[in-house]
This record gives sequence, structure tokens and C-alpha cells, in this order.
Amino acid sequence: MAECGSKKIYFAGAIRGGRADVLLYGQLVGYLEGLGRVLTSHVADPELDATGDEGISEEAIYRRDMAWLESADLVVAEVTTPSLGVGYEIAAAERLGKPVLALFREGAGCHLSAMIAGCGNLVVRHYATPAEAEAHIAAFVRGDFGRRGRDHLP
Ligand code: 6K6
Repeated sequence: MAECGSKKIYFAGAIRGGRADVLLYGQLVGYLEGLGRVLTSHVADPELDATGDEGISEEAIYRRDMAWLESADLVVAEVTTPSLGVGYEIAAAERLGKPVLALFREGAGCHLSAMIAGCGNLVVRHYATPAEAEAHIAAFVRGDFGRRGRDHLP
């Protein structure tokens, strides 16, 4: 794996799943950019809404995102807003053997899928504040986690 500062980080967050958390994604991407190279910072772009597109086809988006995922050293997924695309990316990253951190925010009225919460190959962390999420990210990027990473479920 690459040295800490040169790690390639794939950030995943809901787009068509809903953009309610886009400002939070921006904060997390900003933090990740201090730890490595974020391949997917557009996910946190408030201009990218749930209906718009980037002027390229869905097939091209899929191919580009999968190529980035294959090249990534780490995957950080914000999973509070349910998203088919994020779930797909997490499953693909697991198959590729990538370390995956799934961050779930408490108190948003959302329920994390058992397919994420119950997957022992993922590091699943619950948080209440962005600072807590950043602490989970810092530990994950340091490699300071067990493969069975879930901290707790209420
Ligand atoms: C934007 C708005 C609607 O469709 C788009 C197309 N743009 C995308 N560009 C880049 N990555 C995308 C796009 N749509 C989905 N993704 C990937 O899937 C991102 O890496 C996100 O992590 C994830 C979001 O999936 P959905 O199902 O919530 O869209």
C-alpha cells in the first residue's frame, strides 16, 4: 500500500439516493484531502444534484468510477442516506479486497442496511458529529482497525 500522504482514497456518498448530506460529504472530503488523494471529490459537489449529470453517459460514469475504485488504496463511504450506487461500490470494493470504512450518522432517522452492518469485511463506524467521523477516518487511514470493525449497534 502507498505511504500515508499518497494514498488514493475513494469517497462514496449518495447522489441519486438523495443529496441531504452533501455539505457533510464536503466536510469529510476536505478532511480526507489532508490525508491522501481523493479520487471522487465530485461526490461532495453541491452543484451535482440527484437529477443532473456531468455531461457524460451513465456507462462512462460507471467505467470511470470502477477504474478509480480498482486503483484506490482505501474506500470511505458515508452510508447514512441509503444509496444503491454506494451499496454497489462497497460490495465491489469488498470483492477487490479494498479496506472499506462505512460511516453511519446517528440521529438522522435512517436505518443502516443489515447487508452493510452485518458484513464482517467492512469497518462500520457510527458517529454523531463530524469530529467523531474524522476520528474514525484518522484511525482507519492509519490502519488502526480490526477486520471485524463494527463498533456497536443500538
Ligand atoms: C449525477 C446525478 C445523477 O447522476 C449523476 C451522474 N454522476 C455521477 N458521477 C460520478 N459518480 C457517480 C455518479 N452517479 C453515481 N455515482 C457513484 O455512485 C458515486 O461514486 C457515488 O458514491 C455513488 C452514488 O450512487 P447513487 O445511486 O446514490 O447515485
